[in-house]
Amino acid sequence: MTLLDRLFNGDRLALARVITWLENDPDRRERLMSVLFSRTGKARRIGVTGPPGAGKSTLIDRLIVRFRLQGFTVGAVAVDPTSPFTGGALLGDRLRMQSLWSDPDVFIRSLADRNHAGGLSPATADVMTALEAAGKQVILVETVGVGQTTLDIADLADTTMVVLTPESGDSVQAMKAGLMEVADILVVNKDDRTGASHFASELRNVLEMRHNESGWRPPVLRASARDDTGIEAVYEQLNTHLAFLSQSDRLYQRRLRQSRAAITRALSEEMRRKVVSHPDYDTLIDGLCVSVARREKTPQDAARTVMARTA
Ligand SMILES: Nc1nc2c(ncn2[C@@H]2O[C@H](COP(=O)(O)OP(=O)(O)O)[C@@H](O)[C@H]2O)c(=O)[nH]1
Ligand SMILES: [Mg+2]
Repeated sequence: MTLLDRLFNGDRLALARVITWLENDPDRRERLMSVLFSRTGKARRIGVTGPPGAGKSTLIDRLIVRFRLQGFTVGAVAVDPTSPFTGGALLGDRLRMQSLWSDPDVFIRSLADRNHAGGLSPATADVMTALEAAGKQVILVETVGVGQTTLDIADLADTTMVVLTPESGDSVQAMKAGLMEVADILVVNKDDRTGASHFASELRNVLEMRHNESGWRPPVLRASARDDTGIEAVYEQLNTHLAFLSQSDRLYQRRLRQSRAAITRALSEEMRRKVVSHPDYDTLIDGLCVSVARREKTPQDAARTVMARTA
């Protein structure tokens, strides 16, 4: 059996190997994607973003347990190896039937964040594709929300959940980071700490003032991922949002938007590759470096010259 056949049959080692190749091996990636991609498009994709330490990974662990109880297979990927999934190995875990790590229907992976500052590594979308091709029905993706990078998560997910904590500063701060823009669901985690109730109503006030044309009002939920409280409501809202999207053609519209973003990403990669692999590229660049160093050309002019000559 080939590696891909093994992956399609749910072999974890095969999936792990393929993910590593997608991350590190551009040639293999190309060939793998052409086989994997056509097998996807049905899974539910849920993005989880928010500041570092907000409890995203812990919350995802908790949600995976819910999805498993409903019989869904789950893949999760986090672009942040510094905050690993624990597999829910926390104290007093009544709900847990088995460790997530030994569950054959759960696959969890942290991706290296190659100077993409907590955002999405370029391989993230491909890894999600591999997870789905390996049979996962629900795909959760975690990113650290900082600045613009958070906007990308909405291009990968059908539902975007923003996780904040009472101490993550005021709601204005969250707005500045663009987090409110992308949130379909807001979770105030660490409800066990003081200020959660106040912070949640502050967030609700901010949301009230926003014009929203989609017809969806992002709910603000309080939860404690550590203590496993408030998670049912989060789970329910995820389902409510999916039902909302599935009415009329909203889900389809989101998928179109995801596809557009995917094409745009591929396009810039493709253009770069085409230029860089041109036989005259090195000579051309060497000459242009001199002009730029002498300030005879701007780097932008030089780039345009390269594009014109390698076209
Ligand atoms: N007090 C409290 N701590 C929590 C809660 N949820 C997560 N934590 C802790 O916060 C820290 C960061 O959690 P993690 O899930 O790694 O955050 P992430 O960086 O957003 O993925 C860990 O030490 C967690 O145990 C919570 O609800 N209450
Ligand atoms: Mg994390």
